[in-house]
Amino acid sequence: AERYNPREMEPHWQNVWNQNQSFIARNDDPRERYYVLEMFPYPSGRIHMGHVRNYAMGDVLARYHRAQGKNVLHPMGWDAFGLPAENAAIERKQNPGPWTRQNIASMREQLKSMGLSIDWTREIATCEPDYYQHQQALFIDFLAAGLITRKKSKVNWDPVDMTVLANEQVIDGKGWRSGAPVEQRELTQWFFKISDYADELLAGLDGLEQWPEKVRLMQRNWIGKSEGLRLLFEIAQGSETGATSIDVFTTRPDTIFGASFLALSPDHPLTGQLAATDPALATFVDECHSLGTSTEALEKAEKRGYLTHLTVKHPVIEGATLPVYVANFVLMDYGTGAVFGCPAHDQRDLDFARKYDLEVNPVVLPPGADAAGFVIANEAYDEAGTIFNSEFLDGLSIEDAKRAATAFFAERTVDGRPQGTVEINFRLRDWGISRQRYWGCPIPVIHCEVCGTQPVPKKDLPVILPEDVSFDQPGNALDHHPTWKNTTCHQCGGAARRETDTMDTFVDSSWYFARFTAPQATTPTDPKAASAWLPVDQYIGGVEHAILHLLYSRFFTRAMQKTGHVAVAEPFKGLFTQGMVTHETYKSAAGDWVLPTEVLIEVHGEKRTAKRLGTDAPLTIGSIEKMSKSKKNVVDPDEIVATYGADTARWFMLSDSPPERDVQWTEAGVEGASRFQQRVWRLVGETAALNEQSKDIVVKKDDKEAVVLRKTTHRAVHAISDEIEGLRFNRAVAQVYELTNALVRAAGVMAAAPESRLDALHDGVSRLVQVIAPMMPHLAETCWAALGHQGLVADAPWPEVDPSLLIDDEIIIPVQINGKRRGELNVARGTPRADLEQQVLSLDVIVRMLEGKAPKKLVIVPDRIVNVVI
Ligand code: ANZ
Repeated sequence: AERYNPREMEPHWQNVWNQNQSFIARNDDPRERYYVLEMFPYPSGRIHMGHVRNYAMGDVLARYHRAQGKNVLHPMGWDAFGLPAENAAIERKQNPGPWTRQNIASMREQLKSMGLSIDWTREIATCEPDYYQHQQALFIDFLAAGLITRKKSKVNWDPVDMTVLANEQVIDGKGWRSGAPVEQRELTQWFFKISDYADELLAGLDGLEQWPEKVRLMQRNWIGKSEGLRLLFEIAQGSETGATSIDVFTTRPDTIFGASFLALSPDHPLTGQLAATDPALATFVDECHSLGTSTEALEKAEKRGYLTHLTVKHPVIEGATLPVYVANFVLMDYGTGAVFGCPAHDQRDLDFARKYDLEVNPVVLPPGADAAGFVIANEAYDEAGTIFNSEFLDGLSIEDAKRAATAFFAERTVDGRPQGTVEINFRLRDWGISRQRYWGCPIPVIHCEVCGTQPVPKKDLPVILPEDVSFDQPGNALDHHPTWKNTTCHQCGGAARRETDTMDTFVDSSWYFARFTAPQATTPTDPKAASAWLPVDQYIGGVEHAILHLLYSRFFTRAMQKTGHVAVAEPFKGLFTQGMVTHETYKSAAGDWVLPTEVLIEVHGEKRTAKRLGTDAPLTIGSIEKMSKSKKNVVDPDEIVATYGADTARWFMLSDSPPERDVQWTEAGVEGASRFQQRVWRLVGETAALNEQSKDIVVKKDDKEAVVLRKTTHRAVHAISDEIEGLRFNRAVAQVYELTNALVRAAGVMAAAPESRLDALHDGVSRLVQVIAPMMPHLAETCWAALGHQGLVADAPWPEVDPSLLIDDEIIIPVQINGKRRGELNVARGTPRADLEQQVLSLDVIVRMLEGKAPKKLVIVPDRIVNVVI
């Protein structure tokens, strides 16, 4: 038989699907909807194996649910704005537009060669005006709805990339791309008021049952709701500043007796006031600023402080005072920008206390510890215990002591205010979206000297990003554009300046899933289409987006709901985070990484060695790592598709590991997948040949072999459906292997009794082809046609499962008449009561004894016994 040739068949079927418009979703299709979406790619130029894995998974679901008779939406687009394109543009002194569009064109071809069931009529690219004009309209609506503000804010400034960086773009105090130490600057920025939604975003997580728990937890921590106390400390020394008290935020009022210092943020107003007359303090503050604003940077940095001349009264220890420091670990934009330090029970405070020789007073005693012998060495104790050394709090648990201290401070006053008030703080900050970058969505705003800052009227949208810019100077090219920047005010007709900041690219990806539901709509969404399709039933992507992208999208959806663009609050009903694709690494003697395609592996029993192809120079086999250009351990999907075909790549990606785990790409694994493809093809060939030979036979009832085969088939289909629905693709694959083995065995014994077996084989092989269609769609189409089926397997309904064939064993149920055994029923285990009743009443003995009358009573215990009372 001829070998299956993917190189010939794959483009053929892609063409057929395309001509048939097989994967175009219609908004007016009344069938049940299913929206499956993989995180859209950044058009870097080439797809990588991570994409292949991601899209293969999504495609299985799309094809499966389509076969289930649903109206499936499976779209694709491009997250096309952003720094890499701009950096490439600066290097080439050429606009990022053409570069990006070329990348999109080649990646689109690559994706098409994978045979994904994508509705390409809905394709969007965020860098095109027909997308971003709607984003500008959303901005204007959000602004009108009070969801956006403009405020001065400290930003991380990358002096090399000349841009503001988000906190997560600052790594160890350095810019994520430039590696330059980050500086702080104050700029007026646009902010989305995501913190207004902190409580809602937190509560909403409870309803997201089809999200991984770890992602929900990460979001919870990011939102960081914390309930505590605003506590006032009366100033003892330093009242010449005019301040009489300092507000701190604490979540541990139970530890108040252990307080040994107060610390102010370098940005606290009081710090500024003190620094004005204290040059040493001013220098210290400057040093703190060079750290960057990220929490991560602050946490890693060595704790440092500056002792001011201020002291405060200890709030519970009569006559005692506490020194006031300015400390680099206190953030101004959290709580009140001031803390009290309790070194015994907080590690930061302890590090600080050791450094500045401050008191360490334990006040929480671990369970079972001895109060007299309990000392804190270099580790703070932050777990459960009983309060001690704390007068009226002694003996209480932490929680009870928090309540008691809270009640105590609520009763007292400082400066005429209650000394303690309950306060809730969130870690979540407003989302600063201004970027001093060219390659992004222009913020649709003008600044007029007379009328102030004004949104561009919607009728004047889009504010087009000009393409005639120059990259001769560093910084934002829009700032140097001669005419774009200058405009006239639509209100007064006077001179005005366009906002030259563009939006954070996270904005672009915060609503594309909604745009896909009506990508040609003249408004951001067609609310009818959006409410019909949203939320996305299954979203699939990398866990690296677990926090920001998903949180921003959740906020955006709420904002779009408020402004009438969508009807739901949550964008993604189901979320799946896939693992990464890994590969062995190879190193030359000189220490350079070597591409897998340049490596020859030799196997000597247990041992494997590597040498360089061509030169035979020995190489070292290194660890298995995530595929990355830097370690050169990448495999190019194009080469795999050219050598083995897309189906093989897809199959391998799905088969080898649970989808949430990493999968290791190996040559042997790919070859195995390729062999399996040929095996299926041979089985189909044999089945078709047997059919052909037995054209004229008279089909008889199934014999025992055939019954077993049908059961095996139906059970496998049942299990595979279940595994696909649960996104356990590797287990679905394992079931496919088993079914194939059974069918190959059956084909071997067919000739003995074709009249009573061939139908079961043909049916089994046909079903096999159907269940592999979501994973190896091209092979499946080829097989489907070879088996003589009309139409496309892509259009065929998913094979139905006969429940009676799922039942394992048959049992014998005794049938009694008036308590005496008179016969038996031979039935499948689990046969329901109604079926048993029917079968009993048609038993010959019963029919005879009843003489046409109804029984007085019928006692049926399924799987056990039947008693007929006459
Ligand atoms: C005294 C104390 C004693 C604290 C103790 C902790 C342990 P979460 O849960 O994250 O909200 N804190 C308050 N504001 C801060 C700021 N602007 N910058 C840095 N740290 C700040 O953390 C609340 C705790 O973090 C607060 O409780 C405060 O230290 C500190 F044994 O107060 B605690």
